[in-house]
Amino acid sequence: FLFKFLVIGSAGTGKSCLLHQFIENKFKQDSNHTIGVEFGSKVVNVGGKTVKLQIWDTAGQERFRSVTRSYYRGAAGALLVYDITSRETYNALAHWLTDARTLASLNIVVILCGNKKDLDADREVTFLEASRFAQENELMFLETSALTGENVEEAFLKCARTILNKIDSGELDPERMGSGIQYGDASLRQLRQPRGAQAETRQQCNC
Ligand SMILES: Nc1nc2c(ncn2[C@@H]2O[C@H](COP(=O)(O)OP(=O)(O)O)[C@@H](O)[C@H]2O)c(=O)[nH]1
Ligand SMILES: [Mg+2]
Repeated sequence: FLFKFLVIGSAGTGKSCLLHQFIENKFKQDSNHTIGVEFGSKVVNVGGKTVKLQIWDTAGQERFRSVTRSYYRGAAGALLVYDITSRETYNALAHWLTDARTLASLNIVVILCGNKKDLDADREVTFLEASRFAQENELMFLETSALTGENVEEAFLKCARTILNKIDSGELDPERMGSGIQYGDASLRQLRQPRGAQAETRQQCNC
């Protein structure tokens, strides 16, 4: 499978750093916003299945409150990020969630990430109130640190695992247009493609 994932939330919450930590296993030191990664992908193993996560970062668009529709289109999952040391970023969550559900899909699987867990001394948002928000809005929830790496991989994997469970239970249909889910090249090759079409298949999935 290939899943399209988004990373959304207010500017400065650590979205680009979370993506970088997940892909590169290290903290992105230079915080130059203009050269942020826009896109990353990683192949993971979830419950014995190989899944390629194709993750989109806002690349700073959120600073202008103009994250485009094409950014959201066809996403299967999202990390909704706030900064535990900034109540302002927590207050903006409802806005981001509405955008995700209206512009991506009502079925989008969202995990709430309270990032900068390492800055506990400066905390403005408690774990308890965020978990209540998550429960009320049917979100999964973790506190993360892109700095130490704590719970970063877990956040992406938890989201991927939930999507796979929903596919297995029939709640999500990968065949539906705009589901944000594609079959990976291995299964396509075995089930559908004659030999000659392999290269093309690989190219499609190599994004
Ligand atoms: N202490 C700490 N700082 C972080 C963490 N994640 C990001 N930052 C810092 O927060 C700032 C914004 O991060 P960035 O990833 O650019 O945020 P974005 O605008 O949401 O993409 C940068 O100065 C990062 O170094 C974290 O987990 N802990
Ligand atoms: Mg960024």
